[in-house]
This record gives sequence, C-alpha cells and structure tokens, in this order.
Amino acid sequence: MSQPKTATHCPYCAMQCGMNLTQHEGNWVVEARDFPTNRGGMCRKGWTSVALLESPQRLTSPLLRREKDAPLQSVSWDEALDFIVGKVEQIQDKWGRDAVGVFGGGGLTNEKAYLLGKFARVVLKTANIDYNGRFCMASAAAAGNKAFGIDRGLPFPMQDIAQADAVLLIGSNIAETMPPIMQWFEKLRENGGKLIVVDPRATPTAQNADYHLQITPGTDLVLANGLLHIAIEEGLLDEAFIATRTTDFECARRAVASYWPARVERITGVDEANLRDVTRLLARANSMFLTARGAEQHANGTETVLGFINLALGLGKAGKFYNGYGCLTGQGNGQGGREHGQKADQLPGYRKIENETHRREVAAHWGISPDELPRAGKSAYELLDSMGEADGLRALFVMGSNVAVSSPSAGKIRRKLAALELLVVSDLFLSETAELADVVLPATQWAEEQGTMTNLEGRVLLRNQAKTPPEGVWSDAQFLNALAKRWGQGERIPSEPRVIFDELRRVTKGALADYSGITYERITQNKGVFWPCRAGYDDTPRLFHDRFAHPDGRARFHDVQFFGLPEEPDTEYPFFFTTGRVMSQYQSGTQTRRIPELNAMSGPPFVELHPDLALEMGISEGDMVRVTSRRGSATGCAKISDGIRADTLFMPFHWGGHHSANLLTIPALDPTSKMPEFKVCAAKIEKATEVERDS
Ligand SMILES: Nc1nc2c(c(=O)[nH]1)N[C@H]1C(S)=C(S)[C@@H](COP(=O)(O)OP(=O)(O)OC[C@H]3O[C@@H](n4cnc5c(=O)[nH]c(N)nc54)[C@H](O)[C@@H]3O)O[C@H]1N2
Ligand SMILES: Nc1nc2c(c(=O)[nH]1)N[C@H]1C(S)=C(S)[C@@H](COP(=O)(O)OP(=O)(O)OC[C@H]3O[C@@H](n4cnc5c(=O)[nH]c(N)nc54)[C@H](O)[C@@H]3O)O[C@H]1N2
Ligand code: SF4
Ligand SMILES: [Mo]
Repeated sequence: MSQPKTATHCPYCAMQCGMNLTQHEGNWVVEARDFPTNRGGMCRKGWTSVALLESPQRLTSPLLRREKDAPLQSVSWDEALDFIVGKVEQIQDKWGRDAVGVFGGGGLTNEKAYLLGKFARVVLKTANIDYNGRFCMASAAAAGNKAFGIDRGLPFPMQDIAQADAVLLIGSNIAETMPPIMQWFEKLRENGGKLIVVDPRATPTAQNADYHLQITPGTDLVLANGLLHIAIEEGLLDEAFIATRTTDFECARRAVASYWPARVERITGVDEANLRDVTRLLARANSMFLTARGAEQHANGTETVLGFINLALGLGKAGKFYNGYGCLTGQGNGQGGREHGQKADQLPGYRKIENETHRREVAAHWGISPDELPRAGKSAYELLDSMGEADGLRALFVMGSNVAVSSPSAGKIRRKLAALELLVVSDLFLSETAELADVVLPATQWAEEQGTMTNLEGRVLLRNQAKTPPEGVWSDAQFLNALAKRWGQGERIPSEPRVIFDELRRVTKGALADYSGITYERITQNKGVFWPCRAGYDDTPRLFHDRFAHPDGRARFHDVQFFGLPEEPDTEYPFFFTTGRVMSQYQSGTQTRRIPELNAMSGPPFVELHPDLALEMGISEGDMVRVTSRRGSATGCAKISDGIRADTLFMPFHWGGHHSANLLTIPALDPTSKMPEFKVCAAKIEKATEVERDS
C-alpha cells in the first residue's frame, strides 16, 4: 500500500526542484512535483536521490580517533561530545579562542546555517567561521552588493527568462548543472529569443545556443569591456536609463576605452564580427546577463561580474521586466546560506559584522553585549591555509563540506587537516574530509528533517520531513545544542527547526535580507516566498523595478581593468587547465559517488582534451593520463573531444584521491570576494605510468 506523500525539495542544487517522497511496498519512491520552477522536471540526480535514504554506507554512530595514528572507532554521542569539549577547552586555553574554526556549507538549511553562525560567535566565541559559498558565488555576491546595493542571485523569478529576447550566459553549463531550468530557455527560443553562450568548451548548453563564443579561459572581463566599448562606439547606449537610474558611468566609459575590438579578439579569441553581432542583439532587445562559475571563479571574478553589470546597465537592461543581470547560484541553499551569518564578515539578515549598528542589533537579540561579538574572521581558503600556522587554527569543525576534495591546492590542505589537534566533521557519509577527522558525527539528511532553503531566485522554500532518521543519527542542530548545553548555553542554541526559524525571522526584521514575514505556512500556501518579506507585506519576486538598493536608489558603474591571469601557460606547463562539473555527479561526490546508476552515467574520472593535442601527445581515447601543475598531479581517463579548445584541458572536480582536480588548482584569491581561482591554471599532460594506470 502507498503511504501519504511528503512534499519536499531535492537534496542537491539551487534549483531545489519540488519533489514528493513516498513509500511503496517498503521502498522509497520519488516523484517530481508541479512546482513553479521545475514544473514536473527533475534531473537524474533528483530521480536517483532516494537511493541515499537506505544507503548501507550511511554513518550511524559517532566515530572517535583517540590518538593521531589510531583508527576511527564507534563511540556513544556522550563520549564523542565530551571528547570535543575537553579538546576545545584545552586548545582555546593554550592558543586563544580564534584557534578554533568553523567551516559551514551552502547546502545547509537556513535554520542550520543561522545556528552555526550563532554557535561560533556565542558559544565558541571565535571570529573564525566561513563556508564553502566562498568557493562558489562569492564574487557575484560582492559585485551585486557593489553595483546594486544588495545580493540576490536572480532579482526576478526564473519564469521571466522565457519572456526575454536575448540571454548572454557566461561560464555556465546549465544543461548539465540545472537541467530543468532549460525549459525556460526552450520557451525563450520558441518565442524567437536568442541564447548566447560564453564557454571554452562546446558544452551541451553551448551546442544548443544561437551563438557560442569559445573564449580563451580567464578572459571574460576583456569580453565584457569589449562589448561595452562596441556599444559606445556604435551609439547603442540607453542614455536616458544611464542618466536617471545609475551613477558613475564616466568611470566605465574610461575603463573600456582601450578595449577596441581587434585587441579583444586577440585576447579572448572571439572574432570581431561575432562581438559586434552579439552587442547589437543585446542592445536591441529585452536582454538578460547571467553569470555562473566559469565567469566568477577567478582571481578577478568580482571585477569580471562588474564588467558584465556595466554592460547591462549601459544598455539599459536592468530594473525592468524581462531584463537584468543575475548570478546562477549553485548549491541547494547557496542563496540562504550566504545571508544568515556563516560568512566571516557577516551577521544574520546580510548584516555586516564590522558595522556598529548591526552589531548592537544582533547582540541585543542574542542577549550578549556587542563587545562580546567577535570581529570579522578569515575567509574560507585563508582559514584552511592557516591550519597549524602561527596564529592560525588548531581545531576545525566542518559541517556540510568536503574540503579535502573541493578546496584549491587540495594536497596541501589535506596534509594540514590531518595534522590539526582536533578535526570534527559532521556528515552523512565518511567523506574524504571525515576520513581525516578525530571526531566524525553522523548527521540527518534532507528527508529526515524539516527546514527552509532559499533557491537561486531568492524564493524561500520548505523541505518537509518524510522519514525518521536511522537510529544513532542526529541533526546538526541537535548536536550543536548538545555541545552548547555542555558549556551551559543550551537555551541559546535551540534544536527544533521551527523554533530556530522563528528566531531567524525576529533577528532579520528590518535587515537587508528580511525574513520576518516568512512562515512555514505562508511558504506552503504560496509555493515559496521571495525575500525581502516583512510581516504584513507582500514578498518581492522582482527586486529593482522601482529602485536599486543603494541609498540613492541608483545602480553604480565600476572601473574594471584586466591585468592578466595569476598563472599563464608557458613552455613547462603549456596548457590552460580548467575545472567544472558533469551532469551525474554532485560536487565532491560524497553523495552521488555512492549511487551506482550515477557512476555508470558519469563514467570514471576523466580529462577532456582536443584531438589535435591527443595526436601530438600520442594519447588515445580512454588512456590513463596524468595532468600536472606547479601544485601537483592528478590522473584520469582521456576523453577526446573536438568541443574543447586545443590549448585547454578540462577536468571535473567530483573525485577524490589522486583523481582530484584540486591537486592542481592555484589558490590565488580575488582581493574583494576571496574567491579562489578554480577555473584557470597552467598544466601539462602526459600518459600515465603503468603503476598509475593500475591504481
Ligand atoms: N550535475 C551537477 N550540477 C550541479 C553541481 C554539480 O556538482 N553537479 N553543482 C551545483 C553548484 S554548487 C554550482 S556552483 C553550479 C555550477 O554550475 P556551472 O557554473 O554551470 O558549472 P561549472 O561546470 O563549474 O562551470 C560552467 C562552465 O564554465 C566553463 N568555464 C571554464 N573556464 C571558463 C572561463 O574562463 N570562462 C568562461 N566563460 N567559462 C569557463 C566550463 O567549461 C563549464 O562548462 O552547479 C550546481 N549544479
Ligand atoms: N576545482 C574546482 N573546485 C571546486 C569547484 C570547481 O568548479 N572546480 N567548485 C566549488 C564550488 S562552486 C562549491 S559549491 C564547492 C562544493 O564542494 P563541497 O563544499 O565539498 O560540497 P559538497 O561535496 O556538496 O559537500 C557537502 C558535504 O556535506 C555533506 N552533507 C550534505 N548535507 C548535509 C547536512 O545537512 N549536514 C551535514 N553535516 N553534512 C551534510 C555531504 O555528504 C558532503 O560530504 O566546491 C568548490 N570546488
Ligand atoms: S536540477 Fe538540481 S534540484 Fe533539480 S533534480 Fe537536478 S540536482 Fe535536484
Ligand atoms: Mo557552488
């Protein structure tokens, strides 16, 4: 007999497709829900997600490593928590409070992200908390704040995409990373609209586009400035919009003056005719400009995004129906996770930790004095890199991230994680990071708890609990509460999602990301609620129609210049090495690599290269190859494709061990967002040795 259906959302990406979970003859069954975003669509990761619910590999007991070289052993919760408390006290007495760090995740519910930020500041009293969103959309967030005065991924509902006439999609492979969103692009095409994709590879997304600009990796800012240069030269600017709704246009005009088309063609590899066609197309239509990781994960990611915002503003394509700039946020709660205080420089509601008014407001809610609130801490990569260094971390809590696979320069980071005095990892499975831990805590997963998520449009959603967790598994909120109790602060760290959400609503009242009018009931009735939303008011599906969020209501242009890449190919490392995703694996792979159906679809770890290069190197399809950069080497099977530039190698980052793309990546950081340069470094490729082939 079928059981009642539980309405929830997918465990993975920022689409947060609506799904129903139910049991049929003892087996879990998933069905796609007719939700306004996915409208009955899901990708294969969503369809197979129920395989995680009864996985025999789930962690079901805390694990403890008493001595550095001892194995992890199953222990009771009391034993694990007492061990943590003892170690933390020892370390903070010896090295100071900030020697204990916290690393969160953009997949955590709003409730847990909020609670983790509060736990770090109020219970651990450390300044050092940051999260993996710093590796994700931090550059777009920084640019949005600078240009518009607020950071919400899409400032409009995704259905609006279907009504635009042209979309410039920069560094995004949504046909693989968010497949159900493609229905809105298909509608756009049916309506006669055009899609322009900027990517060094002919991805499934690019193959379906009207224009594919096969850019030299890392040169997107030159492209942005080049298009604005052409718009100025050809008289395509929207002067009225610039005069009434923006400031500082002159600095953008000066910035792009030297980006004449021939120079832009030389640097980006996109020919002048295409540059001109695309500029005209974007200027004459309702146009959207959407960036994702290909444009953002660079040491100049913030400036690159600002370059595309300059272009959108110059053409008058923002703050009106079916026009605008947006960032395609990635993780399940990539949006909400960046609003409620797990960032080093932030307090809940997108408040700033260094702003004295904000400190007073939040401290009052938390029942402490503003002086007790720590100041801004280190950003994600800086935090990880500080492990074991003078005035760096001696202990780290990781909740919702697998940094041993996903951090840049992962070889060095793995060594530092293993050498910590205390590494506590809470996860669903024994991830590569958990393998290095002193204490591993088994956490509930999406269908085993309730909580809200904010999708890439800023729509707050409710995940309902479908199943009781396996025995021995606790929610992150429960263990944070149990730890806080041991320090006499249990009442400050509630463990019930609804109680936490009500606190979050009160604390964010009046802040930029105001959730005070959002309730579980209102979310259910309305199929999601767009923030900001104050009690008694409507929500905000479209953000900028009346004004931008700066005090003067205007958007800002910026002077952005291209100064080259942190590492250019040279004779020793002659190729661009870039990284990204495939459809059937998710992130560091902790969840999806445990689903045989998905492994069969993605195939083994691979390196994509052009046939000319393969011929030159004597490499055949399926050969085991080794790619090497100045930081390290990784191996994978050769995947030969004429869709990639001949000067570029591509490797997905979903695998661990010596198949990890991040053994090569360079930890050059964007000075504003502290986003690492995941998308370009210099590398060489060769056939692997026999030993490597067998391992
Ligand atoms: N299947 C799957 N879906 C996912 C995820 C996943 O792991 N797997 N993760 C989710 C998350 S957290 C995120 S952040 C999103 C990411 O979603 P996307 O941004 O779409 O994913 P990526 O594959 O990282 O990068 C997109 C494209 O950038 C291109 N690129 C590389 N270098 C450059 C460059 O210099 N310039 C330009 N213009 N393009 C470049 C790559 O070739 C790639 O095709 O996906 C989400 N959805
Ligand atoms: N080379 C390269 N590296 C990259 C990128 C790239 O494009 N190229 N992309 C970057 C980006 S955009 C991102 S977002 C990061 C992602 O990389 P990670 O931060 O490593 O993300 P996940 O693999 O999703 O890790 C989430 C972990 O938390 C666990 N988990 C899931 N839900 C919960 C929960 O509720 N509680 C707890 N305690 N654990 C949970 C999962 O099992 C998993 O082990 O990688 C970054 N690294
Ligand atoms: S697109 Fe994202 S949210 Fe939708 S089913 Fe796939 S992974 Fe899940
Ligand atoms: Mo991401």
